[in-house]
Amino acid sequence: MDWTSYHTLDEINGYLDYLAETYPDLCSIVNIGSSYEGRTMNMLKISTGGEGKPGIFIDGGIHAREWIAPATVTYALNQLIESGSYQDILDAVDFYVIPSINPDGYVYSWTNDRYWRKTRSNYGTICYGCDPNRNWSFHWDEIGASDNPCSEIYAGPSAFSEIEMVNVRDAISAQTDLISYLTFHAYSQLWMYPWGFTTDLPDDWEDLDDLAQNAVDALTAVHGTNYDIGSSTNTIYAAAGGSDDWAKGEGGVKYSYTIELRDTGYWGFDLPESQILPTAEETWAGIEVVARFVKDT
Ligand code: ING
Ligand code: ZN
Repeated sequence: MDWTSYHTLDEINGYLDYLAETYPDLCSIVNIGSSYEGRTMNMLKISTGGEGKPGIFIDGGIHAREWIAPATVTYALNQLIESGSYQDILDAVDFYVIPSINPDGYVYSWTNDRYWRKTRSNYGTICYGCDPNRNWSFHWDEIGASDNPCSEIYAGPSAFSEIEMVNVRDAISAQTDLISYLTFHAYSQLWMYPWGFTTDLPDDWEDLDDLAQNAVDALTAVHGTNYDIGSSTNTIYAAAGGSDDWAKGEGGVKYSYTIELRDTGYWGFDLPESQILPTAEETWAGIEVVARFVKDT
């Protein structure tokens, strides 16, 4: 694995296999199910063992074309597992990581359409795919989503129609003591917290805002990249059915964040490969802040 080029789904999954084989006392592969087109979805569990530790769940690639997201998540794995610098965090926190939670869409964005966003399911219309970040059940389809299967923000025929999101939901639900859920998107440079379905804020929004501020301060310190912070609705737009809303509203994970990585639109989804490493480095600084906070809870 390297962070000087973008990698195929097979290469990403190969890196998970390599980590599990190379660090068997720390890492294990958990098969969370299969995609619509039959691809195996693997999660890397990182744990030094013991019961009742706080956990952090991390995913990327819910939207296929946002290639910097899986790249940033694999870099986080590299830092956590291979740098040898974070034993204190590993001793105290369990991690559950899936770099690419929309594998069919990701492959399609490599082979057919670089700007594909959705899944690749079909419900008997001429259009393919649902927006997986409109498909979660918490206030599903209430706002900022479409009932048109041809729309880029199609919510799906029902909540959790998409098997990939069912698999991720069940993987989240299977963990006790999750303190944080981080889901990586691109682009806009935003560190966002719920809600996406309403302009109202969660009762504990100040806790989420404080941690986001600390994470972004660390992120910005690395390469000077500016991020905005706030609730999804108040920062980007209202959109119900997102994974972060579900993780907090149904899953009970307090520190649930959607992070929109680089850039602010100059390159957009076509972020140059020369920016993979700096993006991943600065984002890791933000993730580390969350991990240290969780360690100390
Ligand atoms: N943006 C997110 C989207 O799903 C978002 C923004 C996330 C809105 C969560 C509301 C809740 O549309 C991208 N780039 O996908
Ligand atoms: Zn996205």
